[in-house]
Amino acid sequence: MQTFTIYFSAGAGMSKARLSRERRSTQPGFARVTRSSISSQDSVTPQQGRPADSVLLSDLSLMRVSEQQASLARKGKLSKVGSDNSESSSGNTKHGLSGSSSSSVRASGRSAPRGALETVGRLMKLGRLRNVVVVAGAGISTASGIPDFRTPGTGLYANLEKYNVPYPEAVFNIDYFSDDPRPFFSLAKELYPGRHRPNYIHYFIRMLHQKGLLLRMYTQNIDGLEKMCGIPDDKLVEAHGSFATASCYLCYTPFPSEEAKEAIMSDNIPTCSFCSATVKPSVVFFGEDLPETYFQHAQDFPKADLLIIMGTSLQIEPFASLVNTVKSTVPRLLLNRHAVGPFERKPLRRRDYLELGDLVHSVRKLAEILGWHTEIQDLMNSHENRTLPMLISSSPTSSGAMDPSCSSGEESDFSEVDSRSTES
Ligand code: CNA
Repeated sequence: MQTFTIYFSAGAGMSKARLSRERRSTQPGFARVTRSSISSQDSVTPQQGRPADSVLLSDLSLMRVSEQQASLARKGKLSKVGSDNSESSSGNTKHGLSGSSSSSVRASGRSAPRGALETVGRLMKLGRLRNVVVVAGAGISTASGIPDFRTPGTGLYANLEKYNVPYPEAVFNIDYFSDDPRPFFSLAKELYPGRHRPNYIHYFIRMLHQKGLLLRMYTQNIDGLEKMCGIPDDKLVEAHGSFATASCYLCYTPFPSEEAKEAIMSDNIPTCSFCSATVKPSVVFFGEDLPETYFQHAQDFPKADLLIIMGTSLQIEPFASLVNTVKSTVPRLLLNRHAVGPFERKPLRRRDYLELGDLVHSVRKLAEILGWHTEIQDLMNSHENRTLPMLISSSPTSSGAMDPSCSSGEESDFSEVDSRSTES
């Protein structure tokens, strides 16, 4: 059966609602804004392949750093900055966190030896950052036992042999799905809500909400852990869809999501009662429209006064480019294992902050700076104790389905559990 693909029909003048999750590599030079597996900022270096405006921005930022250094030199302070800069050829200040494998980079060459988390935490405590937008990806769920896509050896892409797909992204390719939905269903079995539990990072974001600071969370994840930890629907944009609903991939006739889940969990293929094509959970595939809620970004990002980016490789468009839509004066904090997207640029944009290392560790450290750590632990304990029995009874394969390192409801310090499961 021939599949219906969207991206070839849309042009530059498409409506917002036609933005779709799409692989840019299939359409070189296409004028519309698309969802792509390769972000426009991928592998961008200051010297090559960058649009003129970002070259200019980078040059201006270089100028700002040099001005600061010149001014510090005039005040006799350059040697301190210079020694801080010894780890970075870009003029950034780099500080190891004591007792951790994290490293922290500030965007400017100012003299105060404060790390990224300390700086952002201080601004939050001063009440200067009240509208926080969080942008997240698979890295926030690895501590819950769900592999991400790209971490070598552990990522889902690295373990795709068992899915028997010709290339990794084919799992989310609608054409491939129409030929053989089993690889996606096999992945879906891993990711269906009910098999895993939210971790410390999810609860940190919920705490941002409870403190009245969360403007919105934009997640690429489809594991449902944000909802499960209690982040309310109106604060959450599941940009790549979810398993909450299902419909025929061909004629879009809705299908009961529980029935779809039951079929997929029992290795059966749910089929449409109207046209007999395969039923698909409403996870957004390449070439499919993003949910309407995604377009709230047009209002949210200009209002943000802090952007926290966590656990994403920023490889998928149009999601990846969202991080470039906050005002240039707005601090952006990246928490990840390595620099990605605009944070690969050297020097960093002024007010870009980078904390490299394990996410649970970094988030916990930020929570401690904010004085929230105990509150988050209490929240986790009470919420997990309330929801765990429900999770077990709702999990179709409850025996051994949940990650063993995260399955103990009696654990009093979930962050320790999560750290162990990430590091092992
Ligand atoms: P990705 O491309 O796999 O990138 C994940 C990023 O997180 C990488 O840069 C990792 O280095 C980083 N990371 C992973 N674990 C940690 C950790 N413990 N501490 C610090 N950094 C860490 O994933 P993206 O989300 O960027 O890609 C988007 C895809 C992945 C979306 O379409 C998702 O649907 C899809 N996906 C979702 C899930 C999920 O729902 N949990 C899992 C796997 C893939």
